[in-house]
Amino acid sequence: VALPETLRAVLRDERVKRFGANPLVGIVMGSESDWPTMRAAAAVLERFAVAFEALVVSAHRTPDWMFAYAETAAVRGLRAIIAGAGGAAHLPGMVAAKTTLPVLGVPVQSRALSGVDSLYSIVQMPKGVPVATFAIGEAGAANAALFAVAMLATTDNGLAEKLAAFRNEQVAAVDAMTLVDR
Ligand code: RP5
Repeated sequence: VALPETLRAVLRDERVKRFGANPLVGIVMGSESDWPTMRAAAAVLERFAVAFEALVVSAHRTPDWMFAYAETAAVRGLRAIIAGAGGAAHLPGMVAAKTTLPVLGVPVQSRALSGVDSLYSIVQMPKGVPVATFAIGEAGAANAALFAVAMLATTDNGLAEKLAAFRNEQVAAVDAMTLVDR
């Protein structure tokens, strides 16, 4: 009912850092300590020139902000949300509970349990509210962004060409690998 008001509040909220005009992807994370991992997602989106926004929002510590962000994400024009968290990593699942946008979950490596806790927390969603779950750590963050690019590329030929070129670069890099005698 109060959506227009919430929408206005989110649009002018300075916690949301915008990288490019009209962001298509949101990168959210439970703490600033997740940023070294989630930066890998941002780097991929920058490489493909996909506008995105990034912010800290904690499922447990700022639940009202999480709801406001998630419930206005689609109407603000986002097409996917990449959500990273560590430990009791409820952020991706709770964001998915409040939006029908695709949510891509990144388990951040935790100190106590090396991210296995984060992985299990994100991957075991109940039937009906999906979260696409990626690998623990930087590889997962980068792949979540590549997956978002792949989704956007289904309706953007220019982006599809860039993605094909990226794959070709990887082919060339592997082909150039040599095994030096020791
Ligand atoms: C989670 O707890 C965050 O996603 C982070 O991975 C972890 C530790 O947070 P800090 O104690 O560094 O703020 O909520």
